[in-house]
Amino acid sequence: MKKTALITGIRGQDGGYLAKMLLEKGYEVYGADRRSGETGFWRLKELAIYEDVKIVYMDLLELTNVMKIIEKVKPDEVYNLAAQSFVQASFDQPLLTSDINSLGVLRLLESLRVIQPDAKFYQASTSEMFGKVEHSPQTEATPFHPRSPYGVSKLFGHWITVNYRESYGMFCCSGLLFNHESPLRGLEFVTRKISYSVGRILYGLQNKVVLGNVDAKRDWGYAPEYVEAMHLMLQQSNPDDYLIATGESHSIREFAELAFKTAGYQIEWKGDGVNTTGIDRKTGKVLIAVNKEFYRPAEVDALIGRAEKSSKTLGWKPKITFAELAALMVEADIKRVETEISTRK
Ligand code: NAP
Ligand code: F7E
Repeated sequence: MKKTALITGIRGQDGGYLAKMLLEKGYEVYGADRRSGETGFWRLKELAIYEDVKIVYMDLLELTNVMKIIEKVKPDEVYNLAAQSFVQASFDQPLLTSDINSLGVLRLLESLRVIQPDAKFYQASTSEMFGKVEHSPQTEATPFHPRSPYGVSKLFGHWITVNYRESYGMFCCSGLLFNHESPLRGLEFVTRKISYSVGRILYGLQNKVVLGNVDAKRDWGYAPEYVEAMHLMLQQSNPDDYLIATGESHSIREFAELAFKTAGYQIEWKGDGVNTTGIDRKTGKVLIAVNKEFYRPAEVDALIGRAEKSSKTLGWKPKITFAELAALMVEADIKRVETEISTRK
């Protein structure tokens, strides 16, 4: 029989890729949208699945709304991807972030416990929970030390997921996913901010990209591979928590160098901290500048994950390399910029 999946955060990067993958596997896919007024669904359209996903309106802030949707959809699998997911914004909106990312998870779990306790549940947890890391590489056993309201709010989401598994025997999994990127990444995140800027700089639509702390390091993977891991977690005999990462860590500087290289620029770095600039070796023009505005009150300096348990138990392994990721994002954004220019004429 056809399985039914409910994906919250359907408008987001992961929501789109996960929906596509589940549709290909023959699932009936319901996508929960919080009805923000934005009607585009651009990611579902780019993935050519907009007609196939059944959109339901559900805001994680509204308990009765969540209950009604669970009652209506009666999902076999629930993927909770909805979140205020931008770390920087969580410093400006800590209460809203916590309401969505912490209590929102609990609203969903309570609704499932009462209405559909046999549904399998995936919680989108994050490497941001490791924050000021206690050891490297991080594993499922590494202690948490979040550095932002976002990280703290996700920690509640993680533990309440574990708690519902332990208290009620529900099939609840928490995925400790490290940064994953793609051409469908939101423009506020640093990789996509860079890749889109490279496309615009190439066509003379902007002079430079202004960044924050370019010395931070992340373990960056490719989003379509990460949604496969979410699905695998819910197909195991027993629920558990899994870390998903590439095992490599790179700085924002490195990502920027590779991104600009894809468009034919060679970056030469000058200065450090807020005085850092990235200069085009050929023309001497400043293509990258730094502004304190994009620094965070508390930074996560460096993350690197070890996904050994996921490799052994789920058979999951990353495939796309860091250099391939930067190149494919820039290539997609160059095409987008070309389309924007041609449709403007
Ligand atoms: P994303 O692109 O920011 O998508 C999140 C979605 O959540 C958005 O579509 C947003 O809706 C929706 N949302 C926000 N508040 C909501 C609410 N109150 N009720 C219902 N929906 C709401 O995030 P993503 O990159 O796809 O990530 C998916 C999940 O994984 C998130 O929970 C994120 O925190 C987590 N995560 C991401 C990464 C990563 O590297 N991408 C790594 C670890 C964990 P609107 O479109 O209306 O704003
Ligand atoms: O920042 C530095 C910034 O916003 C990465 C979310 O999906 O992954 C994401 O969180 C790093 C940080 O991602 C700029 O200070 C420098 O050190 O792209 P980001 P994030 O904070 O790692 C985790 C796993 C999640 O769970 C989150 O939901 O880049 N940085 N300059 C910058 N960051 C941004 N956004 N913009 C800059 O100009």
